[in-house]
Amino acid sequence: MSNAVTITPELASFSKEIKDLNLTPLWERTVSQQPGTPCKGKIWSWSDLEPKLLESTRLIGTKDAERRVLMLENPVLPGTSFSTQTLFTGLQIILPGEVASAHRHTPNALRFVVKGKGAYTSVEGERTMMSPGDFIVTPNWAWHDHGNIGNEPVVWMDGLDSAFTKFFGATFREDYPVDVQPLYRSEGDAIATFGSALLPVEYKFEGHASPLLVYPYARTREALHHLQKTQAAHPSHGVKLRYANPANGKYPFPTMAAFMQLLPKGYCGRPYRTTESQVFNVAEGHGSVKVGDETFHFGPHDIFVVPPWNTVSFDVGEDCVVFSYTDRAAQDALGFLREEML
Ligand code: 1HN
Repeated sequence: MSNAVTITPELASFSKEIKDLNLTPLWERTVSQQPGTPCKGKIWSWSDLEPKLLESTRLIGTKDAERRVLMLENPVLPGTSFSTQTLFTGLQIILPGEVASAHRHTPNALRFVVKGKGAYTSVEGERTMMSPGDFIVTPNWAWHDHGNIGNEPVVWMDGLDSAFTKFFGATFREDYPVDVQPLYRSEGDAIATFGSALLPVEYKFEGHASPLLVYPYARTREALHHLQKTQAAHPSHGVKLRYANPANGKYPFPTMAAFMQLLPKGYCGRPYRTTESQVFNVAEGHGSVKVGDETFHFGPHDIFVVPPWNTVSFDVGEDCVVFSYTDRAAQDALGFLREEML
């Protein structure tokens, strides 16, 4: 409300009277009617993250922790587990021989593989080996467990839409009766079925999330470098690809979008802002990003968050490849999404 109301003694006593009835006059409200949230832009550097992840492996096992995850909480949201008001961000580490037991829950989850080889995730009866740079989909209510059958620690970023299920009061979870779910699809089934711009003729998309369980980094990287040769870079985003659900061309989740962008050496991007909450994970290269009034210098595996309506611009001295996920799918579906180039 833009016009300030003069609170007469009658209005003041009226407001006081109705308080006991759990009523508040709209003309006295103080809730912001502007875009943005109290969340802060923030970077977590890999040089801080990696030692703490390794230290956690000496203190707790996956049996006790269930998932050995460090949650990246926004400085204004301590205790909530959220990196912005709409997104969860965690870093998970799993050691050789460990298993993260099978369960399912209503939040959708995505994984972005950060470091190490030899870990797998199994989703609804199909096992997928994880390699750095891979983007992996765990649809809501799908059984999933992870394991490391290699010989080095493996780290990935977990992105969840658990803030949505919390908001709606629709969070459910269940443990699978045994730690490791039985496999009933062959490894590579999803990518062989859905990964070539072909769909089985009788296929009807009835789920909510992408049936393509993994988007391997090798393919994504090749697509980015091809596009760099054939198209002009976007003024704010460089060369940017959106991960698509092959069944409908839309987002991989009903809530979350995911992207990979290439910022070519010497790229100086124009500032933009969006109502999306954005979480970035640096796959390759060093550069800087200005979020609001703050400049963050980033390198490989650093994670930074950009809250809604914060101005963002990139400036890089070498080729950078950056993964991100946002709440764009939800905002797009609901008609709330707005963005602006500045
Ligand atoms: C979860 O199930 C995983 O399956 C990771 O790896 C992080 C954070 C909150 C709730 C469930 C996983 C999670 C999670």
